[in-house]
Amino acid sequence: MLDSLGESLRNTIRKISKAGYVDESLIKEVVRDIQRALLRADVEVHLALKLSKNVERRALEEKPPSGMSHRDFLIKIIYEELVAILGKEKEVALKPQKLMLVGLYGQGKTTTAGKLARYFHKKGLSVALIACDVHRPAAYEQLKQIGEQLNVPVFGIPGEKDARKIAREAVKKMKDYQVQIFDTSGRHALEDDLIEEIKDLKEIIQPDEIFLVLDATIGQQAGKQAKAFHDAVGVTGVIITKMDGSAKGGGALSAVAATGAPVVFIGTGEHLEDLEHFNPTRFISRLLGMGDLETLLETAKELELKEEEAEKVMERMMSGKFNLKDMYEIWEQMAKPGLLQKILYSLPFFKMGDIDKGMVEESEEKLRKYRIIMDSMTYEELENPEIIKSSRIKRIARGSGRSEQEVRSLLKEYNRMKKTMKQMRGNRKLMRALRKQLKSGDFDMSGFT
Ligand SMILES: Nc1nc2c(ncn2[C@@H]2O[C@H](COP(=O)(O)OP(=O)(O)OP(=O)(O)O)[C@@H](O)[C@H]2O)c(=O)[nH]1
Ligand SMILES: [Mg+2]
Repeated sequence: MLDSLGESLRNTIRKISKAGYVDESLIKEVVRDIQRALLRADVEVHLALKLSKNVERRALEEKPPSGMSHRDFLIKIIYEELVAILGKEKEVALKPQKLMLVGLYGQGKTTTAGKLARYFHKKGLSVALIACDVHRPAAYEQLKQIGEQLNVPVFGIPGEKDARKIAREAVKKMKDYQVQIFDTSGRHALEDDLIEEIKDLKEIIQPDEIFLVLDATIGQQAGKQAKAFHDAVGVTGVIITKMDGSAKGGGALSAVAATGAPVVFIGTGEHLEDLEHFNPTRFISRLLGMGDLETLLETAKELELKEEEAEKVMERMMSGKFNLKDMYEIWEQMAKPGLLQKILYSLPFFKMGDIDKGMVEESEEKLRKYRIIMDSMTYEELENPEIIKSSRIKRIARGSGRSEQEVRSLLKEYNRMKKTMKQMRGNRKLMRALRKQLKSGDFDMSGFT
């Protein structure tokens, strides 16, 4: 599926990973590569241009979170912009509901009705298929066969020429099934009588979802069709079929997303199990062939979070309020490479031996222990450790299953750290420099050590 697009994009990513450094010429080259790959996958010209402009602008203007390389940051931007042109994810709820499938001739409605039936049936819901297609000869038989394969009942009135009548009957007869899936007739084009038929069926069925079924091989045309159907009857989602082996899938997906209609599922083969829930993020990750990417993105998110956290923690340290929870947070940060670790290690007081690298190295075990002890403290004690006297130490030790000595050493550590904070606050020059550097994001406290 979209093999050649995936391959080009993967090559681009590889190019970035191998580059010595990210500069304007690399960015421009990469952007050109992506543009070419998208156009070859039939993505509409304007969309492809917009995406490459966004990548270029962001890569030149935005700064990576500290701790992240420019290379990884560029990859992250590309990934995000690719996900963005695929639109928002829409979850199909696993609840009792009526689904109605619409679309032109041969787009894959009947097959998809079967695939959806299988999907809900597998999830443990009772499902019924309803054959409202009165145009295609043997449409009922086709659906009946699918139903038999799945062990799912199919309702239809063979020979009936009025789809409305079938729908009316089905609504009554199949109401006890949790999920009712209505297959409808296609046409060569969105003709007036099709619109009328769908509108009437919608009125009778009162569906929770109207899914438009589109064949990926029509490429960008999918966008126009999605819009036309949406304007005519209002669709709640689009299912793009035949994504397997279609080089134009990129065009279909992006064009539909551009209309604002979410792509809900994609069909990836003729068999009933060939249906995938469409999740833009997962789709792009897979296209780029990246388990790595997830790690990269997680790291990025963590780093961004850490920057925020670092600021919060530092603010707190500087404010003069400092309790056990803050200490735990600082310990936690010191064990993870990142901005705050840099800050903490740059502080003169920490270098004086209160906390040294060795302690941090054994900190995971220590943190785990502290966490257990702290879980046995009351909120009041965490906020205000000074109130913890001998009797409470005993109780905390018992509550946490640790020794009293361990509780005492936690408190000792706390007092030491608190003293350090106090000394720091007394050093105005240091505090000013800290504040300034916190804001700028670049840390260099070497002048103070
Ligand atoms: N490769 C592939 N073929 C598919 C997929 N979905 C449907 N098809 C095939 O497309 C053809 C048409 O599918 P149908 O489900 O009959 O389409 P329809 O929209 O119900 O057609 P009408 O009832 O004539 O309007 C069949 O040969 C299906 O096997 C898919 O995801 N991948
Ligand atoms: Mg059909």
